[in-house]
Amino acid sequence: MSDTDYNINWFPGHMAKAMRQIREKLNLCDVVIEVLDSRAPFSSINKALKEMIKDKPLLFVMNKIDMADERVTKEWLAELNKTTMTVCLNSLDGVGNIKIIEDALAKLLKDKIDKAASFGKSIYPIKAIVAGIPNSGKSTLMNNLAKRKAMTTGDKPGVTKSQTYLKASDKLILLDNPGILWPKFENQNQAKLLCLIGSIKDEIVPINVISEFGIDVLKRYYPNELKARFKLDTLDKTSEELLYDIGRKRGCLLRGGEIDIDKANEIFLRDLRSGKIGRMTFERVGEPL
Ligand SMILES: Nc1nc2c(ncn2[C@@H]2O[C@H](COP(=O)(O)OP(=O)(O)OP(=O)(O)O)[C@@H](O)[C@H]2O)c(=O)[nH]1
Ligand SMILES: [Mg+2]
Repeated sequence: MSDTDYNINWFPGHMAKAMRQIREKLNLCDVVIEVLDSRAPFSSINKALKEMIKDKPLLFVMNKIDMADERVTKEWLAELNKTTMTVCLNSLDGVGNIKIIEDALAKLLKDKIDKAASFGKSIYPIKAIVAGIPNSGKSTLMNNLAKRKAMTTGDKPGVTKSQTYLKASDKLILLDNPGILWPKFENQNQAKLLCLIGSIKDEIVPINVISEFGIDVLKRYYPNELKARFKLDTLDKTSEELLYDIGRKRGCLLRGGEIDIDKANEIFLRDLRSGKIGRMTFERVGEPL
């Protein structure tokens, strides 16, 4: 199979199960918090989740803003807020995150809170389902809000295996969930973007498919950063040729002097994912992938 007709899908049984478990908890919870990756705010929205939760109140959290392009984050924040209440934050930092979330939930659930109050009752503590694509930072956000490391986290998709409750404050109880995708990607570029940000397992897709896609995106949105990081003279080449150039610049050589292209792919992806090339957002409002 050639790379161009390579079809990415990743919806193993455990994700179908995780979807079912979320559905089972909907009636017990007040709201769903969907954690998005700010580097891909649109592609990280799980439409199957929205279909399942129907009219349940939904809050988007654009996470990892420290890795994303500040200007583009503002644009996405305004765009997403048109249809769904959205906040943005960095889950590795910020004692103020709990206030951001509690304030947003108070706004989102205002009618329910006011109605309960009129009967002398309270809906607090609010119970929130925390869901989203793998590796978006759900468990990290929960630990940050609760101010203790209760959930296991890790820099790869599929770390959380089961549902777990965590009390974040007197006003908020969270339910962590395994990351979920959906059965079929209509747009394969979206799937590649999810690989690029580490939300689809690397083992699913040949590494060059992802790194070549990454080069294409950077050529489009961050050409200067790409050139500077790898000391490239020109970007006027195919993505594959540029990865060979990167290999040459970084001394990725096989015995006999040939370029070790696998190594070059790895270095490029590692630099990109760790933010070494710069803070980046890989998709723009109104510009299809
Ligand atoms: N830079 C940065 N890294 C973050 C942020 N939030 C989470 N991470 C990192 O992202 C990786 C994934 O975090 P997790 O909390 O395990 O993600 P998850 O959504 O629970 O992942 P699964 O359980 O696999 O679905 C970890 O390496 C975290 O340290 C953030 O706001 N900024
Ligand atoms: Mg997790």
